Amino acid sequence: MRIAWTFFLAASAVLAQEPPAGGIVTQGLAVETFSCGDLARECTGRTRRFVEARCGIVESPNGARLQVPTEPATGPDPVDLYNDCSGPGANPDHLEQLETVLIDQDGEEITGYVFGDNYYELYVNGTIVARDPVGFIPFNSGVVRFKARGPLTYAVKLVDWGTHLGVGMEYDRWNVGDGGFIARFSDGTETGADWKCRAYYISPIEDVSCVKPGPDTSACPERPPCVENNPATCRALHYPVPEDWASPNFDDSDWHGASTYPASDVTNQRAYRDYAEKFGNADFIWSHNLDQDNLVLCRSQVSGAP
Ligand SMILES: [Ca+2]
Ligand SMILES: [Ca+2]
Repeated sequence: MRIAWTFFLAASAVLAQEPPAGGIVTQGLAVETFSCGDLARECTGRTRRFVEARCGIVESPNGARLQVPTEPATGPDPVDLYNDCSGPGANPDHLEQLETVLIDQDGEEITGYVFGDNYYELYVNGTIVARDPVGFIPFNSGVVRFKARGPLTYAVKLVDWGTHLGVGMEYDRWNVGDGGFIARFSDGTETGADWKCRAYYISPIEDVSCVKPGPDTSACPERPPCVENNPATCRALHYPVPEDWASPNFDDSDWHGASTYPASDVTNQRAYRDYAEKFGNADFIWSHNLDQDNLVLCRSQVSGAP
């Protein structure tokens, strides 16, 4: 009876529940969870606060199985700037430990500092340069070096991870976590408002009509009623990630400009705080919504040396 009642009541609300084109709505928690990729499954370092970044499968009403929060890539580890999961934390020898990821033999050698809350993959000219080894917590930061020929296409996959997979929340208190990413490179590239971004996994939401084309979730409440009433019933909105999103030739013309956030909105973690000067004038970036948008892709194309 519940289904019939819901259908009857929802008849006029169905249209309002339509997400912007191409989106898939799911409701509730993942039906299975598992260790994913080669992300850290334990910490052997100084931290006492480790939570594994697990992946999960959510099912859509028509039976599609979607992996959340992402399918992590395999790729090189960055050299640790600060990582108390695999070591003591600070790594003062980071510059001596760098190895160059070769993208273009006749390219320019570039060094970069990277911090993501919680997880990033960094691609240059379509090649993966680094994959954050710690998917959720503790928070870590890294240094990368690569050789690539301009014009350079920087592309990052960014994930705000969680523990309640499928509804985008974390911990026993069902916290709605936030994301944030910052990077600075020796070619002068810094994360900022000139980057372009787009969200691909959005949760928790209750009424998806808060999502405007883009998708733009800035009008969605940070804590929709489902969070207070029964968080396991919240909804998520998914968009398929284009295969070639990191490629120099990918058309990102319908992505929006990155939103920038002060460091105080993102993190007070040592992995960033103790190294803030390494990031120069870079800004933390994300999509329009630091809370609901949990999988965000961003890109920047720079002309590089002539
Ligand atoms: Ca991390
Ligand atoms: Ca979030």
